[in-house]
Amino acid sequence: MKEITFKVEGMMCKGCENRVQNALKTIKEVEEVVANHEDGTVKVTLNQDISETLIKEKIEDIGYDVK
Ligand SMILES: [Cu+2]
Repeated sequence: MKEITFKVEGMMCKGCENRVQNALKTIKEVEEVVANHEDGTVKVTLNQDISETLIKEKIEDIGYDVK
């Protein structure tokens, strides 16, 4: 298991957290996602190593900025 924390801009509420979590859960290597709009973080646990770029793109696809 590998855990990566991303800094994400644009999440304003619980709904945004859910959108990000649901989008990332469609990636099969993603075991768990915890998004927090208050501190602007998204913690991703991977069950297999994949490119961070893939995760960033997925977050950006739904309209949030990854720093
Ligand atoms: Cu929101």
